[in-house]
Amino acid sequence: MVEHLYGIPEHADTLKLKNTDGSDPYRLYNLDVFQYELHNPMALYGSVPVLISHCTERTMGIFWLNAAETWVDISSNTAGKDSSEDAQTDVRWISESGIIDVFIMLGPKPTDVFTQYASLTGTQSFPPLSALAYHQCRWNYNDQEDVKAVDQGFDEHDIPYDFIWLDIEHTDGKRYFTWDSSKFPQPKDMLQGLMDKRRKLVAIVDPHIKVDSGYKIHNEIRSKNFYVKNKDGGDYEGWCWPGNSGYPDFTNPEMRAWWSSMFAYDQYEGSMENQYIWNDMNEPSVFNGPEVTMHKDALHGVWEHRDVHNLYGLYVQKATADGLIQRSGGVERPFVLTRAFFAGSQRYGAVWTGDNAAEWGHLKISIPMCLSLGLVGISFCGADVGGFFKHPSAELLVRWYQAGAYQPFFRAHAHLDTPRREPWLFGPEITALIREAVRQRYALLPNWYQLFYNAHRTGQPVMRPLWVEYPEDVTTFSIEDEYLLGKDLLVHPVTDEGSMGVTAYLPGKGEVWYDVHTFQKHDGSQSLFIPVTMSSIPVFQRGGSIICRKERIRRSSSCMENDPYTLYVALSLQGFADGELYIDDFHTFNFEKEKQFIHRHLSFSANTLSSRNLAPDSHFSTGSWIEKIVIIGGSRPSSVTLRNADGIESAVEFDFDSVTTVLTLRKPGVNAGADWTVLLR
Ligand code: NBV
Repeated sequence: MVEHLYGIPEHADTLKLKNTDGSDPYRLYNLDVFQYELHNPMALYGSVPVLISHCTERTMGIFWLNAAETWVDISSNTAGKDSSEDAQTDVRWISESGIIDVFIMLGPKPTDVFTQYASLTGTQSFPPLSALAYHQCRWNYNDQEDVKAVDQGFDEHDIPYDFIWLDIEHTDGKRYFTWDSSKFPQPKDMLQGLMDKRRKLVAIVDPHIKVDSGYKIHNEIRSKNFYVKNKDGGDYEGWCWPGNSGYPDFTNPEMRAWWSSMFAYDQYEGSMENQYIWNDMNEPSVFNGPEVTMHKDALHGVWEHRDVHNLYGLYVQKATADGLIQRSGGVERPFVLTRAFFAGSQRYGAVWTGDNAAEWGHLKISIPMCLSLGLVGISFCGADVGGFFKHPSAELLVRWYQAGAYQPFFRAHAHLDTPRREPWLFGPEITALIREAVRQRYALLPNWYQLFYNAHRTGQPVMRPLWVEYPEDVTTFSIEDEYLLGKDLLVHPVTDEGSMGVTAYLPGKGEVWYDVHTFQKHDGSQSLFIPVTMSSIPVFQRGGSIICRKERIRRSSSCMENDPYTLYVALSLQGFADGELYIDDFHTFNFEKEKQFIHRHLSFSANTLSSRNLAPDSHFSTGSWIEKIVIIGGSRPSSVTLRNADGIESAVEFDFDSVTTVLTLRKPGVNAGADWTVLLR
């Protein structure tokens, strides 16, 4: 019997889908929703018509490929039945129009469903490393001086960040691809200033185009006849930020090619290589349209808007990402954030959960919302840290940074009308807590990068519900306040006001988990109360895993590119562990085109830790080396020897703490790309 259903984002609701008998079905219709409600099946900004069913024996999926307004109704007759034989869950799909292709993914394991779905819609794009670091946004940073002051603020308070963001107010009257000439008179100076610090900027480019005969973008779209049409064949017009606006027909490949070409440095004046793009309002949002979107009888060539509605946002992001690739001559990996999405959007960048609020419930729901997206291929997801609407208390802000530091897309953002909330504006104690959360993110960037490489190669999600790794453990099926990063880190952020502790479920009979901060060891298959203080972020490493970190935190991730690694080897009860290390140039396609990367398998068994090449036909050299190895859960050796690739042996200094059972090997000093073995005797 299949009782557990997941997926069909985007809804601000539980991870495990509810029975919709007696309530509205889940709705999939991309909409610009003002102040969305929690625990509600209403439509939000994006739609992925993929539903996953799971029981202890089998995981399956259904992909209902249709981009029109869709409703999903779920009913089951399992309530009160203990025999699973005659129980049944029914799912009814209702789409308004268009063509319907249905794909059934047979599993039987969760990983098989992910592979099968990836073969249909592609995998997560592999972001540049910096995009996995911390992003500082607000609506709006007012002018160049403001950008400079915020940038300096991060240095003064010793908090790393990689990207500062500019919202709609940076433009000349909401004409995208332009700059407000009094607030941003020298955008290249600003970008160069950031580049000198190895930092980057994101500017917003929305798809509604001001109807203005003095605006180049509008004139070209009109003259090329690229606007969506109304039912009578004229250009469709609607009201949005710039006033009266046209909507380019992103379903038209010629239009997309033209849009992409607008990101060339000589077209987009003032832009530079360290400027990336954010696509908002691409549901599309039409202030005076039905439900704040486009009329269903508008025309995209021969197709009515109703048939393709949920695809519009995907194509906006695709055309933008292609533009960023092309402006670099095909060399650089793009970074584009989108609000609207559809099945396959994972190929073009990141997604965020839109206009949430500075409330504890919104912090909590960010976990199931991102988990649901990960299950259907979209791994690069995050929620506005701090909450978009309203002003967070210092406690909520800290807890949100702590949670966000362990979610894939990590960006603080705030509404125009909210008081400023850069991390240092709440007093030194709060600044220190936020600094620590952000630093934990930076230390773990090697792990995030490896997980995204894996998602890109295999389609496996980065952020996973526990049941994905423990498919037979029914206790995990409804858990949504904790999750796994890959299979080895279990995160249970604090999401309650005034919390004194969290109860974490550690899965896996016969497994052990180590608290990453204290190294305390806990048995799997138990619920554990973990007392917390304001600085706690409960995170556990699975015994049997190796996690790579970089522990010299600097201004930005690119300042840390050649820094050394520390390996955390957490032993299973049987004394084994393994993990992976992935390294490349962190920003180009050379890993794919030229096979320029390093991919190592790290494994510990029989008191021997070794690094072996997983990709013999790859080639890349790194300046990074292994500066420390921390082995958790073992015993004191009498000597430690390093054997390098030439077979030369040397002694390694070490300490052993018998209380925590942590063995620290100091300065093995081997290159991170080399073959080596460490022997404990
Ligand atoms: O561009 C302004 C905002 C943006 O800050 C936010 O992140 C988007 O989700 N945008 C919506 C439009 C107006 C929201 C009230």
